[in-house]
Amino acid sequence: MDDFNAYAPTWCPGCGDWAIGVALKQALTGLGYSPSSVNMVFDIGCSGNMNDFINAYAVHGLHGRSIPVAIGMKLANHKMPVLVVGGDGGIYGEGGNHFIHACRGNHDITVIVHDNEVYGLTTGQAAPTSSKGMKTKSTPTGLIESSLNPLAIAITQGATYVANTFTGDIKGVVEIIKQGISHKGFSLINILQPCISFNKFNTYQYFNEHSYKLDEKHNKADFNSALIKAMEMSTEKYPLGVLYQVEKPAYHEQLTQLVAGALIENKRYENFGGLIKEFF
Ligand SMILES: Cc1ncc(C[n+]2csc(CCOP(=O)(O)OP(=O)(O)O)c2C)c(N)n1
Ligand SMILES: [Mg+2]
Repeated sequence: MDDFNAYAPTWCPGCGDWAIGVALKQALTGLGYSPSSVNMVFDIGCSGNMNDFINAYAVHGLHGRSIPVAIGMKLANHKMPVLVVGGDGGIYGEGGNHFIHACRGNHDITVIVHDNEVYGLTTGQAAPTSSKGMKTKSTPTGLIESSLNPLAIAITQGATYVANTFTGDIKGVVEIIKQGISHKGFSLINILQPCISFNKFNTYQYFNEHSYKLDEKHNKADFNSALIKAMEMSTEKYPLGVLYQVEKPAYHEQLTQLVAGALIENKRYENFGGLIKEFF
């Protein structure tokens, strides 16, 4: 198999995951990548189940732990692009700490988040991006906490590419993913994605009515302008497009150990299999 197609997805008909799966394959193909020229780490959830639906060098992380696995992959072979695919629960909840610290390091990975505003696979509990007051299985009288703003966190903590997009616009998602992969440094791509089975609040209609596209007047290189746009997400007005993009050295570029080449090319690690055997 030399294309990205693998097993047929088992997602619910109408789920936004389908659009993200198609868009990701189109973006990778459009950039000229093959399944053996890109590394991916999938989180746990309906989003993470994409692991089985895409043919690529891919592994499942534990729930919330896909970002540190991806950082390790990048440091082992910084010559290959590394992508993370996960849900709002895994990336912003269980993995929230990893998310923040990956931004700080400007690690050169692309994090694609299916933001359906619930824990989808476990049938609809409240997630970090769920709206305050939302009634779910885990919050029957309404969510007490206010929703987390991943765009503002990423911008303020050091991410250098921060975009928000929506599965109602597949072409837009393809373009944003292509740009995110091509960007050097930490890229967050938050994708608004209806969960038609377990989130009856954030529907296609809801996202259409509450989102708008950033126009060319938006200066994505300006930190303050980007942050003002990002904060709109906390008022349930979703700007779509690239909010922030700046060029800064990525983490791996500042490691003197990697100047001579990728770690996997280092002769010292040729007998890595033997080393592993010593410990097992
Ligand atoms: C540490 C940990 N906590 C909880 C779970 C149970 N669990 C598996 S999938 C899931 C929900 C995933 O939600 P999200 O990350 O938003 O992905 P989605 O299914 O919505 O795409 C949960 C809570 C787990 N596997 N591991
Ligand atoms: Mg989710």
